[in-house]
Amino acid sequence: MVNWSLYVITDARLSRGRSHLEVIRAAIAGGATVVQYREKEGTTRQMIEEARALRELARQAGVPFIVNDRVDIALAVDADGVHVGQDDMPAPLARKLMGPGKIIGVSVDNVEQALQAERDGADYIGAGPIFATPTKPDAAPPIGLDGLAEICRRVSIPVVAIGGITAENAGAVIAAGADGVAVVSAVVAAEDVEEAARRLRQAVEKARQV
Ligand code: TZP
Ligand code: MG
Repeated sequence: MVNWSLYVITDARLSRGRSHLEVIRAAIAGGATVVQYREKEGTTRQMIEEARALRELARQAGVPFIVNDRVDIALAVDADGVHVGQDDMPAPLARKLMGPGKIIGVSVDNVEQALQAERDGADYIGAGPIFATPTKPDAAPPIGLDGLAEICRRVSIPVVAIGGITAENAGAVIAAGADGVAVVSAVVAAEDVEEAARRLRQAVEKARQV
């Protein structure tokens, strides 16, 4: 069983010049429970090298390692799973290529997509954006806490909420029914990555207690 509480996603443009490895090491130290390598620029060779290093780090920490979009890279570095969007490889094909033991995640922004992802055999969905975020300019309009709650009510696979999530609003996101929060900027762009991850994790755990 994966602990979806705090899912941290890389972004080279937001990391203040720090390497993916540095950022993810600190994020795990602060309490990240899942990490995702998300890279849209650079060569495949570079991506393989970065993903391989993160794979090792995550493995040593006992944290699942997911690759965004690139099934080939996920397979090449023996990642724990792959995360696909609505315009990426369809989940059933990702499953076929990755095999039954790997984690398949699908991004959704409405109930229909969420139900389809579930039927397609996704292990979890990433629902959002919950709030407006500059991190993904081409994202759909925010679905809000109500949109999230509806998705959470309708599917039985884990739901990880994404988009504009911070330590301040993470509690409300968990209260809406999410199994965890996925963040880019709130951790990757923070001056103190470890502390930022710790605050988010604490906010998630606190919201679960009520
Ligand atoms: N998918 C939907 S919103 C988003 C992605 C990848 C970006 C989330 O970034 P941030 O900085 O946590 O708002
Ligand atoms: Mg994608």
